[in-house]
Amino acid sequence: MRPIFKAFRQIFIGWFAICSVVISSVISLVISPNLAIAAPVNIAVDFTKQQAIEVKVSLSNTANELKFFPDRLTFESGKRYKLLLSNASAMKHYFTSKDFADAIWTQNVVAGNVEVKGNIRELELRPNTTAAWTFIPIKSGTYELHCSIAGHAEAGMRGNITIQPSA
Ligand SMILES: [Cu+2]
Repeated sequence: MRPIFKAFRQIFIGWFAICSVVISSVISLVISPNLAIAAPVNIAVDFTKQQAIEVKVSLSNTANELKFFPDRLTFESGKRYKLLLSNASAMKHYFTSKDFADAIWTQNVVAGNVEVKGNIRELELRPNTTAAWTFIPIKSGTYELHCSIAGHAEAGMRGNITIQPSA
């Protein structure tokens, strides 16, 4: 074979290889376009950036009734909530629901000028205080809620919290 011919053949083989790579990637993009854009979309999801849904709960009231108002709470898994707790009664009360606390991810609890981060399992509210608990429910289920001051749950200071699976 003449050297000039050999060189042409090499160029032709090179171009053929490049073209087949380009064509096959175009074909795979056409076949699975969603796959190609799935990765960047997932990276953009940040649950902590969601607008928090505010839910208010009173521990007892000015008449000192031993109840939670309301005593049934429902949340949806994967949404961000700000639970606004208040105690307008003359005695201290607890918001105790350990199984619920294990089924959520706590972003923070803000009380007075203090922000607490990490696992929160129970909150004590003294008379005329408030606290804001920001969290994202993780595990669906129904969890019991009570006040852990002696005699309060027995007198009616109990309730339940349901986490529904994400819609
Ligand atoms: Cu109580």
